[in-house]
Amino acid sequence: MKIGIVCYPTFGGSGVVATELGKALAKNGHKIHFITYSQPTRLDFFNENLFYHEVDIRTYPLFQYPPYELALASKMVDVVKHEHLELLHVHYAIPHASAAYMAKQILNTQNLDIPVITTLHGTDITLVGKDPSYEPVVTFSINQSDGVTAVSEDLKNDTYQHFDVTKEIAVIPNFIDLDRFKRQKKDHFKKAICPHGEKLIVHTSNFRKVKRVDDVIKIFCHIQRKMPAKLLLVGDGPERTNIENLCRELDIYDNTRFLGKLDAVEEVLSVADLFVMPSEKESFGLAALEAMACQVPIISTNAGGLPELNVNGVTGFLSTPGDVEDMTKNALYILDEKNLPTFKANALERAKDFDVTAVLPRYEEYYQEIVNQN
Ligand code: GMT
Repeated sequence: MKIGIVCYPTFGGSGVVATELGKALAKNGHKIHFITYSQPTRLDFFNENLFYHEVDIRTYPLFQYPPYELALASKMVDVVKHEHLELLHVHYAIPHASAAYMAKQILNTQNLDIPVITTLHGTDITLVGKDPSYEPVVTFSINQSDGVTAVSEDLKNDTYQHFDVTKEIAVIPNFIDLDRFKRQKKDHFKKAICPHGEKLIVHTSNFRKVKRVDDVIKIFCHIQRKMPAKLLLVGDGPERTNIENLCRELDIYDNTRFLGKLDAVEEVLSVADLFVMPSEKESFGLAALEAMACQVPIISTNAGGLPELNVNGVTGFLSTPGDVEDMTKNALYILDEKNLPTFKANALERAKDFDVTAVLPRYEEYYQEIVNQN
């Protein structure tokens, strides 16, 4: 199939999922055309089935805000027409679903019909999308999509609860490439960070408020009082300075390292003992899945789709958002050498349920269904 994939090209989960999906589809023989404003971060190789089309955003002194959505819709029209695409798959509703709707209408006037699938990822629904400044357009463009998928049952339910969506939503969970995300031997790295055999805690996020990174710091601070430990923080974002200050205030800065945005996060996860995801809301928790694939147990909240991934008492534990005390207690339980090996093995077993080889056929079947009904 010739498929156009529209996504955010950044480190964020939706962009990562879209890019990994495109790469896996290309390996399966589909022709994949990425349409984004810059080269997707995870688009780290090319083969004969992968194509990249950059959206041209022309600015003009009159524009306080360059109209990205119009440039994107125009690029979609151009690529669908000239590359003879059979399907557009847009990731993250805002503004991709409405831009795709506009492209579809334009193409209709030229007697071309292009089915559009919108995949909802999380904050496009739970945080940004339901804000009155976007809600009518988000509702309309979801309903106008030919197919809609969500990355968890919880996100599907949230969508029906907060929007007047009548379209059927298929749940296709996020996935992981277990050939890339696996525990690698990185003893030298572990020794450099934890020279005295300290336990290593890892957190990865975009440091936005919804991630509650301050809870990571508080949990780590409590853990440290009970056992020697180090904390690695991967990623960057608006809360980073506040978090650095909190580490200094709590006098734990010397035992924490801020690594910034990393490409090879699997190398860090390979030496980790525990992953902490205390998010207020999380539609799926791709970063936790990446950790599990590297045999790292998870301390997370029970928010959103996290219980669909992290099995309480098996691959880690679930707590109410903000319950630092409970998360600390659970973390100490997992880090106990009597329990750690079992949790590590369970984490990997669970991650196997989300292997790309299991999830990719679900997308392929869904594509076929949508194309056939058009
Ligand atoms: O987590 C973020 O803030 C980034 C966001 C995104 O769209 O890139 O992530 C969302 O999509 C990911 C991929 O489907 C999910 O794994 C994340 O759970 C989801 N984030 C939230 O729901 C907060």
